[in-house]
Amino acid sequence: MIGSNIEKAINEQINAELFSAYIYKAMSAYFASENLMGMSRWMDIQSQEEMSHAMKFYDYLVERGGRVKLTALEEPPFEWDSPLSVFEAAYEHEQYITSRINHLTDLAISEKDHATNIMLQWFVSEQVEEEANAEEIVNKLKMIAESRHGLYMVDRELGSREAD
Ligand code: OFO
Repeated sequence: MIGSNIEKAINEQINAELFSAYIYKAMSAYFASENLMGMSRWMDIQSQEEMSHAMKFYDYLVERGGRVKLTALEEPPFEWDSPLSVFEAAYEHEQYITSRINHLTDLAISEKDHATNIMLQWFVSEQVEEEANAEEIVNKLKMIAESRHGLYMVDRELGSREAD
């Protein structure tokens, strides 16, 4: 049986991961509207990945005898100024998710919930990758600045992303 503090925190994290899926889907739609179909695909795959993160927490809570409580999702943004501003927002969002995972890990340690702590180690590593991926794209988009050709090349590159 899982402790009520951890149960509540995992339910909040399920909401945060579902919101991540939602925000990336909104970003995918924005890119599609800008005819940047490679970036749209990249965000779509990212959204699917976030859904799988939410389900990892969901399945874990069920396995531990906890009760999943789904709650309302915040409305994601609709417009961005540029592809760079989208990926900057994604990078900032991932830093926020990292801080949430760290707090959750701190809680598991303070509650002496070793199983939850072990489960969270996967997310601790995953967040290193999530931040690095977003930051790398931010840096590329900064490098190409206003170049339409550069944007075309980055869009093409991101369109080659495969789902895990
Ligand atoms: Fe679930 O890692 Fe991104 O948000």
